[in-house]
Amino acid sequence: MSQEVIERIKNRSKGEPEYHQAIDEVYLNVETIIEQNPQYKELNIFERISEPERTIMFRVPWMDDQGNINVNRGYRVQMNSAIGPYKGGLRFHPTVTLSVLKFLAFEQVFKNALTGLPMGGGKGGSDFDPKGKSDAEVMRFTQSFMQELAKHIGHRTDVPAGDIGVGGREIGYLFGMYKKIKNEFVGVLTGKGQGWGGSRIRPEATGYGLIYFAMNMLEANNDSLKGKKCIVSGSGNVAQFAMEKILQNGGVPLTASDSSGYIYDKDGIDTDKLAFIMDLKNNKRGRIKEYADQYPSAEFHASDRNADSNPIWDIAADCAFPCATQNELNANDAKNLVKNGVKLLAEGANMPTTPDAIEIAIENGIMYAPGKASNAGGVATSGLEMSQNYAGVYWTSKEVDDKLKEIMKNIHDLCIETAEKHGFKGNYMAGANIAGFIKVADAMVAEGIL
Ligand code: NDP
Ligand code: 2IT
Repeated sequence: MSQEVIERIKNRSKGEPEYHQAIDEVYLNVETIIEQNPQYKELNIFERISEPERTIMFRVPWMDDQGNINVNRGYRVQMNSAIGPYKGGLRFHPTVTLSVLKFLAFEQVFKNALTGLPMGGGKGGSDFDPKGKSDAEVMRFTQSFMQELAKHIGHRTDVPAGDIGVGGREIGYLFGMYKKIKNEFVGVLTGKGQGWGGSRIRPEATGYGLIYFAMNMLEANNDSLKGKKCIVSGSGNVAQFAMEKILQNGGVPLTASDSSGYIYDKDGIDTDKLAFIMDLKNNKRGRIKEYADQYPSAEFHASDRNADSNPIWDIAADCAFPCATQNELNANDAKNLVKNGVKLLAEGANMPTTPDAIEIAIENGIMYAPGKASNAGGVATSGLEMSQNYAGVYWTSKEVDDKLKEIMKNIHDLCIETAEKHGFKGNYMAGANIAGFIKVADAMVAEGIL
């Protein structure tokens, strides 16, 4: 009976491997919960929770600086609104497909539920590549994108935010265009600038929250981040603020990467070097290789798409924080983590670890935190931004940071308690999947067949 549900979902979404991967992972952990709860089964909750409530796909035409007319595809996947308005980021990257956005929206539903805030799940974006584009091109593209998206979102309906390729600049252009179209100044996007509705700490929140979560894991094992060598992948928003929080707590970030390769600084990336990365990536929009040109203690390794492992995960360290993209850490990489004695693997990115790699990590006693728990600080702080916008107030950095810390601790404890209650002691992935699922499933039961 149960596998039939999975078969039906997959048949309806052929050629969507990332989406299938995300579905399989959650189902593996919640299958017994569904078996034990006849209502979930009778009401076919899993099949309903897996199917987006609505998917919007649209043409995004835009003119480049040479006067050529280009076309990209825009999407918004409105996955589930049982516990609140759709909420989740927008990704602008050439690898964006419907499958990628459906996996992200599906993950977002459970992540948002774990935060304890009233947010449903969604995700959107485009296959537009912001790399190498001028500010004017990015503006024209985002304005065209919003011309259509504005018809489908609203501050009580669907509240997008950033993700890969969508940061403060893009949110600004998107917000401006929405305001112009609707003639309404509301919190329809999060990640806005301070002074025009943005929350303090939102830019930092995903990276900070990730490290707060990891510190909770270490503390639960009578350990701390102090002196811990850390492998971090990515060099964007999440990676930057993860490194900042690692440094603030006495840890030593050793690496950073982008799609062209990674740098390994054997002396560690200190505060000054991190400031160089932030300037390079956020202002100059440069490549991580330039770090190795600047600092002789660092080596740069170009990425090799055909390699069967990624050498960034084969560096002697204590903790690993994948903060770039999905499926960036595979089974061979997990074996290398085990070989090198890595104790903790916490995901800043969404689904960066392949299923077989997760299995290897857990079997070998690596403490593993799934992204839907450990990277939830970003969307949680988006939820705090929504609250501030609804109330028409601004909270201080300390107020927001204290709430973020508390939310990450609550998610940590909820994962541990839920895992133990359902026979998965110490398994954060099972705890996160089960706790997130039950919260949304119960709301769906209460709200009827929709
Ligand atoms: P950014 O665009 O700021 O940074 C992304 C980083 O990952 C860049 O260094 C980028 O390199 C690298 N990267 C992107 N795609 C690839 C790829 N296919 N192969 C190798 N490297 C790649 O995005 P974020 O930091 O915001 O997002 C990173 C991850 O964190 C994503 O998985 C996102 O979904 C997740 N996340 C983000 C949240 C947020 O609040 N921003 C919240 C929760 C999760 P390059 O510069 O070369 O593109
Ligand atoms: O994956 C994510 O949680 C995000 N990109 C942040 C979403 C949000 O609405 O802040």
